[in-house]
Amino acid sequence: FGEAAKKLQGPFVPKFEDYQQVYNSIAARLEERDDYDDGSFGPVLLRLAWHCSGTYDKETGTGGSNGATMRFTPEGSHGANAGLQSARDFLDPIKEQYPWITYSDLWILGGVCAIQEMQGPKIPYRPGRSDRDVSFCTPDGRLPDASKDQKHVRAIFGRMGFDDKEMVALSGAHALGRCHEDRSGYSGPWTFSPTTLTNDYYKLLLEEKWAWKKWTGPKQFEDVKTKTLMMLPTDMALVQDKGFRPYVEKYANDNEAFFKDFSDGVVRLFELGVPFTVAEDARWTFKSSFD
Ligand code: ZEM
Repeated sequence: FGEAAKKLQGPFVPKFEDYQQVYNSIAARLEERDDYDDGSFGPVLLRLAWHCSGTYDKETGTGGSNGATMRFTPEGSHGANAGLQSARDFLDPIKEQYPWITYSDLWILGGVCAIQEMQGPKIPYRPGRSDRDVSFCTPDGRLPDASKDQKHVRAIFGRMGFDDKEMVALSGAHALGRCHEDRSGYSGPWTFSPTTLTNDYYKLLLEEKWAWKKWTGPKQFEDVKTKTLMMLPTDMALVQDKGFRPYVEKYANDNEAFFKDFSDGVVRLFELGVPFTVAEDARWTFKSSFD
């Protein structure tokens, strides 16, 4: 009888409400698991979603958020992905609870949820990513190297198809989280509120005095006043470069403009390389836990 009923119903096709439930479960787990870093897994969840997406190469169509190939050793152990196991582990119980969602849709939904729950803008979402095997792992070296300059930033993000404005807007994610010596070698947070998305990253870039940190670790900047904040060489390139700087100034002065461009940029980033069957105008916007 059960089988017959199942046949009549056809295969389970998840709808908006089902994904909203997954969103709610991630949000609840973010609230529960405050035993991490500055009290939130949010930043590292966003970093996982970004590192899935940021491998995209527009020439070959390879990489991007379709596939969740970071599950496999070659990509999971790329230097740039150090520490992201903690984000994948955080999401595993959610995957067990909702076995119908693909890892690749789940990891991106984790990024969407993290941004919204950290009081960022709404990030419209559509499902359609499928999990792919180890042969789809991207080669090492596709993600940006923080020790480099603006030429490198433009080359890496240009390969994904982004322009100057989008590069600066996406970099505002560094309002969140911190660097870990045992992961990237760098150390410290960018802002004083690393679990709330604000335009403080741009304000601090412009308003603080920055100097090379005196230490034996990789070259990074620290704020002269408190010596508790940091900037990577690639962060500092945004104020040093004539093409980037006007956008830094714009976002420092206008949080609304930052939120709008950040959301647009992240939506594009998270969809790189995905063969959607759902139209762009059918994207969903999830309710946040505090809406
Ligand atoms: Zn990051 N990022 N990133 N980034 N990133 C780190 C941490 C975080 C660069 C980079 O090398 C680093 C974007 C762009 C760029 C986040 C989101 C986004 C860390 C520290 C480094 C070294 C890792 C560690 O030690 O744990 C470079 C060079 C970038 C471009 C030039 C974009 C775009 C992002 C999202 C849209 C986030 C949220 C973190 C904080 C992670 C955490 O665990 O706290």
